Amino acid sequence: MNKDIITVTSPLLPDLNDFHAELQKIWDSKWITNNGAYHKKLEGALAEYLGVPYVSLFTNGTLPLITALQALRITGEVITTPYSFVATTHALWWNGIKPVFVDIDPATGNIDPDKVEAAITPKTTAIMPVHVYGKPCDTQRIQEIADRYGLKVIYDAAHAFGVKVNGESILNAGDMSTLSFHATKVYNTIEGGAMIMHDEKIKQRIDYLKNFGFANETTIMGPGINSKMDEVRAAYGLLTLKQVDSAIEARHQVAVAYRNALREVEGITFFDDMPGVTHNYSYFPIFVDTKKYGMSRDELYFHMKSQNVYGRRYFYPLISEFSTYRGLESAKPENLPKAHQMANSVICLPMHHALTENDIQRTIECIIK
Ligand code: T4K
Repeated sequence: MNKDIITVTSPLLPDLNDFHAELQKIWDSKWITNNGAYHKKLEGALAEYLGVPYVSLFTNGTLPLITALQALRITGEVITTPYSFVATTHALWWNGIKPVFVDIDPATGNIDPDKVEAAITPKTTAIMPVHVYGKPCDTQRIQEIADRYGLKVIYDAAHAFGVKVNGESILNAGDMSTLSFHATKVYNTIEGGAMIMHDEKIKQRIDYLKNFGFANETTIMGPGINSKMDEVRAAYGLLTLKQVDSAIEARHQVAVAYRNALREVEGITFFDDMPGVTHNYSYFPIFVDTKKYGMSRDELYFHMKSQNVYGRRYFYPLISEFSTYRGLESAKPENLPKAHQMANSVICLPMHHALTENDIQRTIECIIK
């Protein structure tokens, strides 16, 4: 076999000449980090593009999660989902907070609001849901519960760049949302991330916290960290932002092709678009029913690999299965049956803007027997 590898994703890259021109300006200015002109410009451009009031840029998508918990002084227990990338729960652990896992809704892969209330204890201070694969959580139900119990809500929106519900950005839900701009995401700044907030004062607080807590040369307003995005990545991000709409449209077309080809395949299911939602097609998960399909998820996964089609089992194993978290009462598999079922059946197919017709066909052929 001599077929090119098809990777699960591929970064959206700016034109090298355009990037070089921006680098030249940065070099000339000799200002390469610490809230420079490109940093400010990208924060403004993203706020406008995303339809949110305030954006604070970060070096990755993990640090805004950690910083949001610090800024809101979250302690005790936080209710979250086991069906995510480990960074979600690690952010709690780094703050000395106990994660409390609740099961997911198989219709979306997101935390099941029906299960949240039973997990609340006197120590609960917040809920940290994830819009997994960019599919919006039931933000209304989650907010109702949070309001009833006086809890904060921080959304890990790492996958939800540009996602809207009835024209409104999903990033405006809850107290704060965080984004990842990692190379593997719909929109990237190589490494990068952001926090979205509704309030200018909070934005100010976050901007201090990501710069060691400095309010001015001699005043520290709290124990901050260093998680500022530099000028080179901000310049890169301004260029990729210009390409992101066409990249999302290309992803949309890949999703249409997969759905058309796989809809009638016995034992394979996938998500359809949700009504009223502007999707970003950040991932294309399929779910394998071993009995109906006649092959297990892992058999299909390794068969694809043998054909150089590299899907990924996002998110397997569940976060609750990792050694750090396995001992928690809420991590017991019997508490999380739906999350286990999804983690054990999922394969995310190659999904990015640069897939060719041939790549899509090769992927489909691996699945259609
Ligand atoms: N919350 C959620 C819900 C998240 O999903 C993530 C990150 C975070 C928080 C934290 O955000 P960051 O701190 O990462 O900004 C990847 C990413 O590293 C990670 O950002 C992402 N989620 C997670 C779901 O996936 P890996 O270990 O699967 O990446 P890797 O290196 O295996 O790359 C996957 C494929 O992408 C490669 O096989 C080929 C392609 N690729 C990758 C890179 C890095 C490229 O073509 N070029 C590249 O430069 O974690």
